[in-house]
Amino acid sequence: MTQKVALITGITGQDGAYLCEFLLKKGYIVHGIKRRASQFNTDRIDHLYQDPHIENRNLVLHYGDLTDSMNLTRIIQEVQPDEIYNLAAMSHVKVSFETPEYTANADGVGTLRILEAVRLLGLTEKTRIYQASTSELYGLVQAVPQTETTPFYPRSPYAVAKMYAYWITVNYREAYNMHASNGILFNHESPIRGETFVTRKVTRAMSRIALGMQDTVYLGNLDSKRDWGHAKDYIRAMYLILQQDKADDYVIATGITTTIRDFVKMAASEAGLEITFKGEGADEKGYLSAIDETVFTEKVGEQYLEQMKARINAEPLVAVDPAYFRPTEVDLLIGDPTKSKTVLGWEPKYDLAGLVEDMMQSDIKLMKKDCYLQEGGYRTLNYFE
Ligand code: NDP
Ligand code: GDR
Repeated sequence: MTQKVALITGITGQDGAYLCEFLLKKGYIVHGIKRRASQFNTDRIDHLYQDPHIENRNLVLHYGDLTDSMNLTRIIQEVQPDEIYNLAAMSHVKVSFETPEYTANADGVGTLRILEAVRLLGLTEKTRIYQASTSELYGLVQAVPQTETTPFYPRSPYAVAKMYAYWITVNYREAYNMHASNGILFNHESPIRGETFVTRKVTRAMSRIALGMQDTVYLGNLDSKRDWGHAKDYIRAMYLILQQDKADDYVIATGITTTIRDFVKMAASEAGLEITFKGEGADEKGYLSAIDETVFTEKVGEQYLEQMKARINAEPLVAVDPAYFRPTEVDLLIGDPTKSKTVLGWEPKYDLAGLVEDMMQSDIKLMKKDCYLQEGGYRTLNYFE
């Protein structure tokens, strides 16, 4: 049987890395597009790297960018993919307010460039396309839980760009009979989530605080609610979407929503720390109110316990910095995954508790390494962003 060929844009990102590993295990030949950067930027896929000098590689990386039509067209022509997963994007909602034009170009028009390249190269019959759409499309709450038919009301330049990408995907499907589908994925996280998204920022900070490497973590809006799943589960859904005979759009979510505040409490409790919030708005602060010494000793280490005890009801571990507020916020996301469960047979394996445990375990281990390097005088690090 001939091996299937997949092209992943955004292969160096969280989802790209997990999907790459998943497709390689399924026997695919995987091509990925990475951006040229002044430093190595392939950390997340380095364990899968194959020396370009060996024959019959099944992972090949190409330099490219979603803002460069000629580059994308050439790569697609060379690769002749059976499946394209368009995961590349300027994916940070807050940053999109600072770089709105670039975000529109990469996240919106970038999708058009891929669809049009496939069409112009005469690959519409052969190539199936997955577009990384997002729950941010729902934005200002119209109805919950959000389904495939809930109206969109985007609330950021990122979401508006992704709205264009969503509809141009639908349009190319209808106009040219292309197998092009949207996965409307709700937030999904993991130990390799980007460090400036709220979940990872919190799990890193809680780990560093427990180890005495950081005093306080500054966050923005603690009231917003997100439907968080595990990226490992969500990339499986992407694959399933492209295995369907007919292209279509699917919500991928858990159906459970949680505030940022509660996520902080859950992450802290993984390290045996109980956090109590006091105050409101910009004055709200999270204090250490108790320590489960058995959990702390097992997960973090007995040698760090005394310094942690000194923080009970003292200076806050969590504070609000309005610099992290967004000009327009998405208050509530809760998705209804009924269609993906019934049509795709998709089932997540992780719940939120399992996700938090996975992220905290990984970050405590990582931060301990940094702690030893720092204590040994080999490295100083600043993680305050
Ligand atoms: P990441 O931010 O981790 O990864 C984004 C990837 O896109 C990186 O590989 C990045 O490269 C690449 N990239 C950014 N700009 C360009 C560009 N102009 N040209 C080529 N590549 C580019 O995102 P995730 O893995 O979390 O998300 C994957 C996709 O799914 C994104 O499109 C995101 O918007 C969307 N999404 C994510 C959700 C989530 O909760 N994670 C939910 C719903 C949708 P580099 O490594 O060089 O920065
Ligand atoms: P989101 O994820 O905007 O939902 O987009 P993010 O983790 O950035 O924010 C979630 C919520 O947390 C609030 N928040 C903070 N956010 C960040 N980043 N940093 C903070 O300090 C902080 N404090 C509070 C935010 O205001 C927000 O309400 C993610 C991205 O992966 C998108 O690409 C994707 O499309 C959507 O998820 C679904």
